[in-house]
Amino acid sequence: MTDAVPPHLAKYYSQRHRLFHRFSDGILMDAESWYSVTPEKIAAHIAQRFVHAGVHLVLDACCGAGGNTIQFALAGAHVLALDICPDRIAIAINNATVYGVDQYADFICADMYSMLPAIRRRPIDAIFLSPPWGGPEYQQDEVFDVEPFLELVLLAKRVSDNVAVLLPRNVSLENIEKHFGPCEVELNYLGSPHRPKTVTAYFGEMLTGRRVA
Ligand code: MGP
Repeated sequence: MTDAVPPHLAKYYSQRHRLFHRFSDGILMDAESWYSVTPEKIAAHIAQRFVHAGVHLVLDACCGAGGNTIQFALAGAHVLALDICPDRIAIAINNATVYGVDQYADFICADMYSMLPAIRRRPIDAIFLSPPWGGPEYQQDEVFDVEPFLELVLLAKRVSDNVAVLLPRNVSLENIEKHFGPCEVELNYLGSPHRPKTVTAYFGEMLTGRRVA
């Protein structure tokens, strides 16, 4: 147990250097960020896939504490980073600064549901979605229902064919394709070889081996 965070967040705090290996250099978090930030190795892997697919400008539609934004920028992309929460935008800017990549991201405090329809198809090359799953309680459902994310995925697909969405490990893999359309589903392992940490679904030119531009 640690004094740095309340007891229900202690397990995430103990993994802090897995979330950000530069955690001790001044990374800031809030309660929601602790349980929703993408662990650094998974974020780096996703970012590599985007950049190898030819993505130059990526929209990180719910950037949170900036875990994905930082890795997209480190991989060489420019990032339009949105979050609905002004405090979390400030945290993301701080964290991108810790990693020395703040100049490769534009941070905008906005609701992705109202912003996405306003964004021009070009020059956005791809969109990354890491929406709230309803907190750690997502684990209580045997199968996580992806249908509530349908509106968001459709909004994103109207802006770009090239979309990736981060989902809980207890999704039904068949339901992803059934609800969202053709995609590649990737299980993201970290630590345990038996249980994925997250699941990422890739759409459009984000499928393996294809190029966006
Ligand atoms: P977890 O299941 O809460 O943690 O989240 P852990 O340590 O795997 O649980 P345990 O049962 O093995 O002890 C796993 C990962 O899912 C986190 O590291 C986040 O990357 C991601 N994640 C979790 N939540 C609750 C959210 C969320 O609401 N939104 C998003 N986008 N990602 C989340």
